[in-house]
Amino acid sequence: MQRTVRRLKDAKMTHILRVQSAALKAIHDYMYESDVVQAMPVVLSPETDPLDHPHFDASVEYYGQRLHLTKSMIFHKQLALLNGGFDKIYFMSPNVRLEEGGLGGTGRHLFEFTQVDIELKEKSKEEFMAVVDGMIASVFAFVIRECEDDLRALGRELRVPELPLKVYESEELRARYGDGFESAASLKEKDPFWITNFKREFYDKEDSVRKGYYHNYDVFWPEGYGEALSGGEREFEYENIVRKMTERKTDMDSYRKYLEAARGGLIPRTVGGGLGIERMVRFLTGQEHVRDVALFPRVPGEHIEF
Ligand code: ASN
Repeated sequence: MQRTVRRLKDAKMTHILRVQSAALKAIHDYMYESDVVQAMPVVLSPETDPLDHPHFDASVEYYGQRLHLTKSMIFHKQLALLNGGFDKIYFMSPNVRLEEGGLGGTGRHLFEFTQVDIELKEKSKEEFMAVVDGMIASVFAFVIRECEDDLRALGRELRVPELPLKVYESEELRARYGDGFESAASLKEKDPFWITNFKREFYDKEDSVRKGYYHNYDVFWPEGYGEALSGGEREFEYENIVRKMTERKTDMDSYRKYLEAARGGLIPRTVGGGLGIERMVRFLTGQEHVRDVALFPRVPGEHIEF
């Protein structure tokens, strides 16, 4: 218990939590002013993000139903936009991803974390990117203004990035830096930036003409801090979803209700993404590892102390 108590009493944690509080307030204020409606997250569901990379199962049986801890609210975000009264929604969504222990050393991974998960209806990729640009700039401006003493105590200097944030194509960066282009670009850049077009989950929209071109993106923190947000335009047509699931060998039985909704034409045309809160606070406060900004960190491969 000693490690936990030391962490809880650490004066550095005071500054980090103040910065986090300011950043969260800036996000909520920005969303409110931008007419993005907030809804409450779900933590257990029969269907959740497949997460197309290795991880352990995190599900329970409850009254004869298999319920999974949320890996992301992607499907719930899409369906939430069936409501005709608003076209923008966000959740502060706790996610549990029991990823492999090797990720414990990246500095960016917790197996339990929170993301601000945003989805917009009938909007383009560019419109989504502009919303996120505005959110990031307002977080920086507010934190710099409100947390001067905390940033000084942490030895952290920040600047409000100029908008629009720069946008790179993944292929352009791969040609310049090779396969490790994400880390290389993150080390090189001085402000947050976007990279577009990654081959990823079945729900990320693939161009109907340019096969292998994905209308998705990530935001990266600069100075080597790496990935901040990922998202994309979404597949919403049943045939495309089934084709993409088949290509990825996704177990369709695990997505029965989602597929039923898609077959009924009930998935709205949306675009969105999720930005990791702990990663953002790590960057704002200049910490080495996401564990350093969490009161009770859950690091892949490590035993939880409390
Ligand atoms: N939240 C992300 C999205 O909206 C998905 C994820 O967390 N992997 O695409």
